[in-house]
Amino acid sequence: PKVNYLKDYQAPKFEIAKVDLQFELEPNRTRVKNTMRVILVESVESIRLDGENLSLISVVLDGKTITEQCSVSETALDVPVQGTEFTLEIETLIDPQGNTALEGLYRTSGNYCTQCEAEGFRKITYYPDRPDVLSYFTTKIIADEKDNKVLLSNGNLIDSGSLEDGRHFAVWHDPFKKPCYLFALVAGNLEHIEDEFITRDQRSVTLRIYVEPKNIDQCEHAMESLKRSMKWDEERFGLIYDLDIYMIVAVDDFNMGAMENKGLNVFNSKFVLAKPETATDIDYEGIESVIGHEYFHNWTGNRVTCRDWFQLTLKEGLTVFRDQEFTSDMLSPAVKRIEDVKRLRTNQFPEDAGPMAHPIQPQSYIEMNNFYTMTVYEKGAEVVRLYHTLLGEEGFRQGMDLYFQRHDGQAVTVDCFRNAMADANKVDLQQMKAWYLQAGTPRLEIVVDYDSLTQQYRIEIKQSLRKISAEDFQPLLIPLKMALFDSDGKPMQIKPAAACRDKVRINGNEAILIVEQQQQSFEFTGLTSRPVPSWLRGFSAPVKLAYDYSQEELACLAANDDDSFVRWESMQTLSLNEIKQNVSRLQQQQKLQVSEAYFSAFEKILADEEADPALIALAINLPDMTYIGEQYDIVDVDAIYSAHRWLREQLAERFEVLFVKRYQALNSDAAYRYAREDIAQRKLKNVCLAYLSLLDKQLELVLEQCDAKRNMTDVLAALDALSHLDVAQREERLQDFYQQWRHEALVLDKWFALQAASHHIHALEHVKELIVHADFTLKNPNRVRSVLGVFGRLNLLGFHRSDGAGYQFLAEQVLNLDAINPQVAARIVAPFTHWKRYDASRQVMMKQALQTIADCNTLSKDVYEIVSKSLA
Ligand code: BAL
Ligand code: ZN
Repeated sequence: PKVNYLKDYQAPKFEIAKVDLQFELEPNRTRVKNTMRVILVESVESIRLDGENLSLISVVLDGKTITEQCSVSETALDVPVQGTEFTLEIETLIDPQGNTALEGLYRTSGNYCTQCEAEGFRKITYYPDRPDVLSYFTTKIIADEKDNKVLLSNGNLIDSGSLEDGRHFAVWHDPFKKPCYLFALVAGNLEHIEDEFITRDQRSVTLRIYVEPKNIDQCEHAMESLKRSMKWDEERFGLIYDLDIYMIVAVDDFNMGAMENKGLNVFNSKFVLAKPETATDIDYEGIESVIGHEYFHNWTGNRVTCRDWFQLTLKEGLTVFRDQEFTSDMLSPAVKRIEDVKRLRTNQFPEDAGPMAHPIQPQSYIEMNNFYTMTVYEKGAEVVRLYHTLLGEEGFRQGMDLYFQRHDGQAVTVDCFRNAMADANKVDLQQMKAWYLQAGTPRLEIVVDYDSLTQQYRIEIKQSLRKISAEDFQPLLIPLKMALFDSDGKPMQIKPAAACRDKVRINGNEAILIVEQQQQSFEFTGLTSRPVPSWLRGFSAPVKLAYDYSQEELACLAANDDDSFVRWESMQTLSLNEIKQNVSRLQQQQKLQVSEAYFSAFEKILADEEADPALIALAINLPDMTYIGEQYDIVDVDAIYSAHRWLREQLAERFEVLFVKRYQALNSDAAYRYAREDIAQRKLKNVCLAYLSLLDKQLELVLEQCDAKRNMTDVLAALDALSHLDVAQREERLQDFYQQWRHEALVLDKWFALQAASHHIHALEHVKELIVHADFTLKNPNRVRSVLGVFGRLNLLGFHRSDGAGYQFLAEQVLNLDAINPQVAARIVAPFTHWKRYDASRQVMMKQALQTIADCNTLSKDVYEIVSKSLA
């Protein structure tokens, strides 16, 4: 397959001044008429339009049929042209019903919908399918009225009416120029709820959420989230919505989470539908955050878009940063930051260390869909956060204002964003470029020296990237937030020595060290005792920090630091150290141990009645097994699982009384509310329950919570605890749950996911049963992710079974899925990419599984790219 390179970018040779689309919808034979006003920028003899899976009917140039003069290939249509401006009419047929890849126009639950980003529009009609061609779209939809009461597209409805033969039509016009990846069409029998938002400049915007009629009672939280997003963007960034209507449509079959099409977002129903009986706290938060994310794209993505797909992080990194800030303001900043860091470390750090590692601005791709990654999104957001940390809230806002002032209506590059930030603040940010060009997680190594005589504290910092040699490495600009405490946990004042004063920014007891060289030193004076350093406060940069903390220092920070991230991090490191020591003991067949100091630090936090229960829950939860694996070059799956499990059991036994006490104090019969305090209480209660579930005598407590059916958060927490146990009640409760929820797709996904993640001794056998279950289908991405995605990512024991059966199973499923939906198949294959990180025997088996996939001669380019890069 062809590789696309950023260095080959060329500006478009022609523009599309306007485009009129007409769809005559039929499940297997939809007719698309596409009338474009084309303006040549360069004088050429023919123009090339992108197109895939299209049946060409005719091409008409300025009224003259030229179909025969055009040449058609599998991916393009070449049209001979004359003059500098002309009208081109192209008619094609497409098959939405047969479109199982869910890119372009397809059917879901009997309705029509589209997904065009990144390169799906070319599956609808011949067109220059690239984000730097912006045009005015008018869309006429014609369809049978009985089956398609609702006909939607981008912009404003300008005409509608009835036709003969039971058909009707609607015409939508979008007054904003846009690239075709933001085009959307939806048709079918949907119902909607409606609300209104009055903008800061007193305009009324109609808000509508469309769903299948059976789900109409599950839209309220999404609507409230939308209104909060609109208000927040006005207040925080001064950004106001620009059309008179904003529509969201929820569909069951969707490859992504949601899509920000102008004025007509299409959402995976997982990020719209919620009621307390069916949705968990995580679902509620996910909805608020994704609704926010897509809404925020209206400015960061739609009004200012990307020049080419190598710039994806321009809109995604920035929009993730914005949605993180939104959630943080709606709920708890401390909790949100820790959860985001956990996600980054568990999912992005491994990506950055594996064969698919790429900079946030990738330099090449085979299939663009493979680059909608944690790196482009989440690490991209961390890089945006660096500007925010360096420039402050006000400086960042000035940069954003200048960015919109300069680039509204344009398709631009990441350099434009950086230049706006720099120019608005009159600072040089050229060095930030290195973050966009180098893959891998930077390592920051810190060594300190304290001299009690001179009361000086010297800090040596080295930065490096594992895959880049010291000569080729371009040093990164890293704002390192830090503070110092005395051994009682009291803050110490930071006084930088003259030599480094201009690289230290003091704010109260906290400082930001401006780290910009490969090796750099800082010196503080006037410290009357050896300080305990609190590094990387708030996780001020996406780096791996290497500093040799003593257990006492960690315990001091875990108990006293006023930075919630470092408090949490210190407790995690204490847990991690206990687990790592036991992993070594297991490898040397020694007896496992826990230090009393660790028990005591754990107890202090668990017993804390003052702290936010959500932060306690995060702190007492052990680091997840993927993150523990990240600490090793070669991951010993069995030892990590055993050491992790054993420590949890020790904690459960030791603190049973305290866990029960906290559990009972938090267990409430009050009606469900999506509110910060309630979420925090449920979080801690359910972490306590998970520990207690490891004790046979507490089984009743788990069953009780499962049977009380207070809300889905609690039911699922209990069922999850139960799913790992080898007891008769496991099967009973799973069956009950299935019977109750078999007709609610999103709840059934949870039922599948729970079992696919289970550490039950027969995990793989259970998963094999799940994929032949009547409710399993490879055609629904959510269902596939619930079973195959969860199994590969989270089922350490099942997937990595020592006989290789887990690998064989998943490889077969990847091939089956690739024939149906390549984009999702490429996600499911991801766990194999880390094969070099496992023991010799597993390496051989994982590589073999990858080879089996690679040998398939009908492999999609999506899966081909991942597999071939992994085997290279
Ligand atoms: N643009 C694809 C979906 C999203 O990031 O919002
Ligand atoms: Zn996005």
